[in-house]
Amino acid sequence: MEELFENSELKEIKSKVEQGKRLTMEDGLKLYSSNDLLAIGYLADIVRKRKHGDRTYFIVNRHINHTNVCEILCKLCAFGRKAEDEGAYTLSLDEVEAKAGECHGLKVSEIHIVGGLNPNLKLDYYVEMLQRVRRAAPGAFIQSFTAVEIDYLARIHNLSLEEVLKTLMAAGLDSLPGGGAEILVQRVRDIICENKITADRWLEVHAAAHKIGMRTNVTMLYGHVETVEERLEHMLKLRELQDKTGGFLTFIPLAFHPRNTALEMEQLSHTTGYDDLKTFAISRLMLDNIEHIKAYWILYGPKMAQTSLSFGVNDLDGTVIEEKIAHDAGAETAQFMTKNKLINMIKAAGKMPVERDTLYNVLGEGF
Ligand code: V47
Repeated sequence: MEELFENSELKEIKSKVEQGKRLTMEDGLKLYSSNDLLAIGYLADIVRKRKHGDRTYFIVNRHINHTNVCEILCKLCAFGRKAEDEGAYTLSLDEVEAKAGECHGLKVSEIHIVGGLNPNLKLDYYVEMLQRVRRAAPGAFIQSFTAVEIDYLARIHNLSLEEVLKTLMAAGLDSLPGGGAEILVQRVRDIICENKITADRWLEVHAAAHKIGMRTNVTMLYGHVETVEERLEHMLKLRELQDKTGGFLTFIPLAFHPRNTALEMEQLSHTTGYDDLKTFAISRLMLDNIEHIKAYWILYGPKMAQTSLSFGVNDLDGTVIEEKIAHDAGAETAQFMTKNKLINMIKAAGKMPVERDTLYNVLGEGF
């Protein structure tokens, strides 16, 4: 491998990575401007191996989207609808409960529920939803509602973030998913999601969750109008908050899908394979204090998600079962992957599959 770095502009970064030194914005820019994909992957793999050896996690989970009615209709999103639009829907609590219980014969360990900002749904709907999901899927973690939804509930009820989070927690909420982060830079948000909460508010919601002992995830939606510098700024903001709270469990890059979004009109194309693999690897290298980097195969296809396991990724998400947000935006993947297929993909990448729950407790290994 040494020859990979001879005369390479990445030599200095290699020595920092080997010594476990923190990378800077300049290092990140150097990594992004290099097309030496294998060298970048090699560096990310050093960190992945140091943290996880060959253990690669997967989860048996189920996504539920309770409503696509949304007050803010972000340009990046093809899922949200006005209440009167064709295709607008809101699930009754009976329907949410039935979905939580209908798990295709799998022992689901996580239910992931997110939806639009629907003005007809108040805190009591969410509280009862959590109680019913708990009943329908006992033993499963409930990882639900993005920071954007938590902020919305606080605003419409004139409550503090802590009050909303504690109320939901008492009803069964275990953790927050990483959605709604997009790029935590206001210039970008003003273009792709001008009515969504600000970058600072998104971070404030997660800090509030961490403060009351909840673990959370974070995503990064990339491949639209942002620069690579802004992606790195996003990562550095997360790294800074993580230094303070330690509450983030997992970072999940999300490749932007333009179809049926308002940004499609602006001729944005899909991300490339090079960009996807670089982004997995660079996030592994920059986010030295976030334990897990996850590939959400729904957005990448199973083959690219599997390949990411050699580019810093240590977690493959998941069985999913039902997915709407990416598919409304043109994702051509399936919505469901069997547990066996996840296991086989991980094994075929030379890694050891470990079934986990939301908090990365081990539920099974040695498959
Ligand atoms: O918040 C919206 C993104 C997110 C598009 O925390 C789009 O474990 C691509 O957050 N193209 C929802 N992406 C999904 C999400 C997630 C997924 C898997 C695991 C976890 C976790 C979280 O999807 C949204 C938004 O950032 N999104 N529109 C689009 N057109």
